[in-house]
Amino acid sequence: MIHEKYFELSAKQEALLSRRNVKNSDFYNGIYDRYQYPVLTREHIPLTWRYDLSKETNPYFEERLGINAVMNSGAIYLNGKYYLIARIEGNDRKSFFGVAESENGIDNFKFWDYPILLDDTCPEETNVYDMRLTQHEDGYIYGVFCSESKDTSSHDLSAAVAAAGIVRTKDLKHWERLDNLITLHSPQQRNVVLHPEFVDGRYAFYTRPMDDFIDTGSGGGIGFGLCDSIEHAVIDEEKMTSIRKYHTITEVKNGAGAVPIKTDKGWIHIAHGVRNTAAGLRYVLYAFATDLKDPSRVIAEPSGLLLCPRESERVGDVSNVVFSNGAIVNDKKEVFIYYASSDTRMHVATTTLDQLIDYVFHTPSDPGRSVECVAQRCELISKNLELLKNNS
Ligand code: M1P
Repeated sequence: MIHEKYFELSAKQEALLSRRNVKNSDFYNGIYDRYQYPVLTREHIPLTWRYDLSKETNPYFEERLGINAVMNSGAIYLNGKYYLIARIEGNDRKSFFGVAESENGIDNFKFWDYPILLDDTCPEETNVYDMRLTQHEDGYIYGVFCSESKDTSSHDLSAAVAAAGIVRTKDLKHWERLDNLITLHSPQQRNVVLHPEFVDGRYAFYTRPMDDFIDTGSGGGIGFGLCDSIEHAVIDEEKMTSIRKYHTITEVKNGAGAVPIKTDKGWIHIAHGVRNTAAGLRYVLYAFATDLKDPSRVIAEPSGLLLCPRESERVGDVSNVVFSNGAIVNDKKEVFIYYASSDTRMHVATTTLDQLIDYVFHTPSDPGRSVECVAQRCELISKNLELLKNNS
């Protein structure tokens, strides 16, 4: 017999899942719109994933397998629908992936009946998270994610090794696990993204070389490498694309985010930058563009951050963080930037391709020093004052 509490919680969840999302009218920057409600939270996870519904075996209707957070989601637009491959973190701290589907990309995301059960090909792998979905020109959809294992060579209980796991699918239902990416000159990798097109006839990855699980160490930023085989992907040489810089939003680390978006002017990247503060690390989103023919070459670098945590987004399991690993461009050239706040829940910001191109190619770049930044601002002010004077 099904516990009566199930029907009460189910009705409450249905109200949440069918709630319309609305643009946040308090926010304006001309670049994108923010929304009032998150698109995914732990409350969106089906009750069947968390509770034993039977009154006989669960008389108090206790949550048996709780969910702690829903965050960093890969995104893809297929046959007119919007799909997020969410990172779902259980109360047991293990993350896994689940597919949530929406008709419009801003609300009513519903998880499919089951999470994704990956092939168990890596016995040492303890955790998986942050999948980037690439619709590749070879015909497959690839998922590249962080595959984390305990570092058995260290006496530190927390020591871990991060590598890039690779899966592929054609329908988001059947997933084939391939070998983890090997980067011959970087001991660890996180935030790896597969480029959607072949480059010089080879598969191309954006990497994030790291010396250690947390610290990037000597890793200078977002790398780029080519490999011949996707089934056994090995990158010999990594060159840098967007590099970390002193006293910028990427000073401590940065990493690729969404799969780059192809435009007439170049590939647009939405990545994350990290800097240190007295209150700990602060993660923000930033954007840059790379050359259409050589997607490792940065051709535009707007100054500073594109999106940062605001209001309630600032607080969560890891506060003061926004993180994106998925964006969608639909048939109408509308852009949906999916981002998680504070490693806790998922949001969307919307814009158009034209607005994003304008932002990336017409926002001035960071001159690097306060005095030059003020001069840059004064130039804008004097142009505006002149315009206002002529208008009066
Ligand atoms: O906690 C913030 C983020 O930290 C990591 O990102 P990075 O490797 O750039 O430090 C990731 O674990 C990410 O999942 C997390 O959101």
